Amino acid sequence: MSANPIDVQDFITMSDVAIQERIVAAKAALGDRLIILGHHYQREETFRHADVSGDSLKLSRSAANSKAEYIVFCGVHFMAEVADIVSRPEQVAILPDLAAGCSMADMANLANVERAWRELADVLAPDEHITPMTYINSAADLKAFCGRHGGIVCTSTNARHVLEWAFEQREKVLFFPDQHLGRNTGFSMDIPLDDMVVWDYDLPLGGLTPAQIKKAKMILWKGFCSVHQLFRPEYIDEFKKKYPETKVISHPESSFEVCQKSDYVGSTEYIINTIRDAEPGARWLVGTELNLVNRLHEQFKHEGTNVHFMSGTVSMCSTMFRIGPSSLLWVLENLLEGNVVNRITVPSVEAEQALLALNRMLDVSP
Ligand code: CIZ
Ligand code: SF4
Repeated sequence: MSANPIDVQDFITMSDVAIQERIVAAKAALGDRLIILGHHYQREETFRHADVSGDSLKLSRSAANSKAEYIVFCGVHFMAEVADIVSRPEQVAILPDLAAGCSMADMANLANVERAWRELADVLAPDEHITPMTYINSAADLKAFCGRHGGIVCTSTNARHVLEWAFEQREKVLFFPDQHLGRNTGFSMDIPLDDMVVWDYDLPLGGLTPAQIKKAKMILWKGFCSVHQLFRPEYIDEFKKKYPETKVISHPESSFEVCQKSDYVGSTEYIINTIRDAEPGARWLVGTELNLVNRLHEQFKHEGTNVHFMSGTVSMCSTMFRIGPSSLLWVLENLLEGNVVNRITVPSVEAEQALLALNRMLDVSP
């Protein structure tokens, strides 16, 4: 490691073109020691340098299966943690900007989840009656919590299979942090809305009565993704008045009302595959992050397919946006100098327990 890592400020005055050229050169010089992962929500100027693109789990698994020593994750913090957990010990996971978090993931933390578990113990023995289930959009210590309490992780692709498994273990599920993914998945499995209660982590006993907890099948953490809350059912109605032939497809982080009005609901991979495999020339209204929607539009417009964003307001994942080309270049040029900057390391006990919950998910996923 050289004495002084290159400062990110060194790139502030550099032109966009020069930054792009230097990323290409640094990537070539690092060769197969490096793999760059690009999440679907990543902005174009960064995304174009990705060796692999995908959702968080697909990306982490392809990195672990690669020869690369350095895994540079153009995504958000929890994704780089998953990459560190599932990769080999000699591989190094790097997040180009440490401020790239996920506001939804931050709505649940170990302190408030452990407090919920203690409070639930006043009503019923949680380790006997409740399976904790966390969305992959959560910190590694929450995945570890699920690992040591007989629980599991899910992604938006496998949430249904994982939820079935969770109910085979115990009769109730505590689902965090995204209430919408929990509710939309539970409802699609015929769990009535009345059997799903919301746990408000700012209130004692989640703002619920013991009777409500005893009756509930699912206890949904009061978390949400602000990007996906932007989508409104009225917008779908207005759009369909203008273009009645529209097919509506939404991510399950969107509200219940939006998902109910959608023809298809599924993860980013599902959205991409559904549009790709449909008859060319269709018109789509898509409820997920703007960078992905714009990319789909660009990709399929030559077939006469129209892909529209489900809002008149520009809304992107602002934390994902932080991984700009200059932070990618900063990381790569430091690697060339022998400096590892922004390494993401999950402590070993936590990683082991988190892996337990991730492996349970992989075992039950189709
Ligand atoms: O797991 C992911 O990558 C996220 C955040 C969403 C999705 O549906 O793929
Ligand atoms: Fe988190 Fe929402 Fe961004 Fe996804 S789009 S990473 S859930 S803030």
